[in-house]
Amino acid sequence: MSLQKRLFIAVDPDLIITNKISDLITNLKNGFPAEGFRFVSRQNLHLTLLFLGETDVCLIPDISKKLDAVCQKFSEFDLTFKGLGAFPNKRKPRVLWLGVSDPEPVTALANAVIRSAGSTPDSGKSRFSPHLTLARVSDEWRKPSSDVFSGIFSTHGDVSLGTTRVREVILYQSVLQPGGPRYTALSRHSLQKLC
Ligand code: 3AM
Repeated sequence: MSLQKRLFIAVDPDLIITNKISDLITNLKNGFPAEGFRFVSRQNLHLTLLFLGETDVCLIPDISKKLDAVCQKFSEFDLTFKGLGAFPNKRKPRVLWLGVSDPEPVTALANAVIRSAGSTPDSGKSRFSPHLTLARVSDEWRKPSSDVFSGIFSTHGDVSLGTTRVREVILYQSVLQPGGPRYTALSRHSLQKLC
């Protein structure tokens, strides 16, 4: 049997935005009952471009090469984090996320990554929708019209966390563990510098 790793491709917010997201998560934890949420840990905050899933390790050099080629065609760009959203909807959320107000550059990059590197069975199944996951909601908390969720969206719905410069695309390995996933960067791919 060949060795496999669970992989995904992402961009990371910079340190300043990571700190602000971390503060927002602290606010959410303090203001709302925490037992219904599994918040993303600070070191795991990222914006996924493409989930590849279980991937043969022998394919990793080829994926890295493809990411280098994609990144040669894209310049660094700004990404502004703004607004709370939820999948599948705000009434019965399963995933609570932070949105972006300028989705075009990151969507163009993600679509290029999906076209180039998205050839494994799990990859590119659904349309790319830029978001940074903040928390996952447990099943018993997904009650329709829950006051908790309307409270979250009325208090933090328009949250504005500022702008990060996206400078690189990262190939991550995700190892699922009882205390939450552990992400390790396997390769980093620089976007073209702005003049
Ligand atoms: O950044 P987010 O949270 O949107 O949800 C997982 C996370 O994305 C997603 O891959 C990222 C790193 O784990 N993910 C996990 N399993 C998945 C699957 N089976 C998946 N995306 C699509 N299909």
